[in-house]
Amino acid sequence: MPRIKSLYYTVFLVLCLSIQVALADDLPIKITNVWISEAPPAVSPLAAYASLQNQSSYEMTLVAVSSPDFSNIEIHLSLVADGMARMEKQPAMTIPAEATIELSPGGYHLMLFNPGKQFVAGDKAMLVFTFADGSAVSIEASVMKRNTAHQHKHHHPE
Ligand SMILES: [Cu+2]
Repeated sequence: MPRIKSLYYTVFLVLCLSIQVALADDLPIKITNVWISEAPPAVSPLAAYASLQNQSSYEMTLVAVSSPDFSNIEIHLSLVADGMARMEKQPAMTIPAEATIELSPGGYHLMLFNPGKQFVAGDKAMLVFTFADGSAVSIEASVMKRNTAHQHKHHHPE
């Protein structure tokens, strides 16, 4: 009996491993350069950036980003209207077929609310990206310094 139990256990482990690999392989979006901008303790939310490359022949829509390290995460777009730079919350972000969208300072970015701790350069946080087709992928983000601090004021010159 112990032999059968350990066989079941081995099969279970192999299944778990193959499911994880399948998820990473099946996702037609490659998410790279995921980083969170280090900010002084008083500054919240934090801003995060990434590169999303859609390798499929159909559009993919990012509908949610979540993390155990933050209460909630919003997709924002920085824009300039009437000479003023501001940010607008986006309900989703669509990546056209075979296109890459860079989340970067001054454009699309993620706002990470209520960090569970003080994040400093070198720290890591897990971000889960969920798409309209139900697929999801978790990616490790690195906290990094940047030259010009992202103050997240709604009226500031970029
Ligand atoms: Cu923002």
